[in-house]
Amino acid sequence: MSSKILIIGACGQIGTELTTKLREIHGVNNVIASDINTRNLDLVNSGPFEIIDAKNYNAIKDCCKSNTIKTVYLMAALLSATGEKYPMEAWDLNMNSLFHVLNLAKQKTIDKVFWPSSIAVFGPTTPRESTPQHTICEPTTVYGITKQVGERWCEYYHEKYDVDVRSIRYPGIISHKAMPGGGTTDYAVEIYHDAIKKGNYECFLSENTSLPMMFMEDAIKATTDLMQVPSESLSIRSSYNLSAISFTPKDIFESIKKQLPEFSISYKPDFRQAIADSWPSSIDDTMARKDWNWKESFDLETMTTEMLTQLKKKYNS
Ligand code: AKB
Repeated sequence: MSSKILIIGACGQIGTELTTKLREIHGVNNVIASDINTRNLDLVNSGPFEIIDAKNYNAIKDCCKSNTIKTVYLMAALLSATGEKYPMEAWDLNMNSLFHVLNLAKQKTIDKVFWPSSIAVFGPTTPRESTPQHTICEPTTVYGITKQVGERWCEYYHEKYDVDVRSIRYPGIISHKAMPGGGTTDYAVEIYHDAIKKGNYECFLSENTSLPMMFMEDAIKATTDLMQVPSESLSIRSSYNLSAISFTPKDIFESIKKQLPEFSISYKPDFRQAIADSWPSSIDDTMARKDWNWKESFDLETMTTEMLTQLKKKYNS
């Protein structure tokens, strides 16, 4: 029997496209998608799917054992904005799901783990420009705290128990398939939808808030590349800094306006402004470039073209 892959949280923004890519690489039947519900029917109907609550250790273990799963991608999490509304739920989901998967790897039920971290591990005391891999991490959001602590545990399980866990500090991810949910960087997806649907957008961050961002195709490539690199090449077992583009709401607005001249924007910062202000504006990802040849393909303009092309098709069909 061949070894298989399990994606936990497969119906989310990244999980949806990661599932498609992993099925292209490894074959549809070798990749089991799972989520707490069947909210994304296209994904549910696209191959093997199981309902799994990421907080339920036995459900994950039983699925891994009965399907000879050897690699788990743990994509379920409560993000930064939702985490501030439900701090204990964020801690519970983000930490317990990680322990479940790390412990299955420690017991050698599975061989390899991918776990996403985030730029949210950084905080107001971190250098904001070109944030280094190793630097001050004093996050001020619950989500950031879970990711920072999670990174420490990943490194610990690797050092003490030889667990092959790999991780990326994702920036904000922009995509046109599944919507993001509950993040501070979500504006950079919403803006494209509203540009096509309404011709205007009310942004919840102020116009000059610069944040690190990345187009989904690049994020998926980074993830699948990292998971294919020989273990010896990896020098970071907490989580890799990863960077592609940094822009402000004003930059993305201007990029869209070049293609949709009537598009307008207004700014109404809310509680997410303070979260954004605590994060870096750009990231130094030298280690990822050196260890596994990371290189992005999309800049702001090519991303805007792709987003608008795909969303026009979606809303016109
Ligand atoms: C969020 O905004 O919470 C996420 C993230 C940067 O991890 N997109």
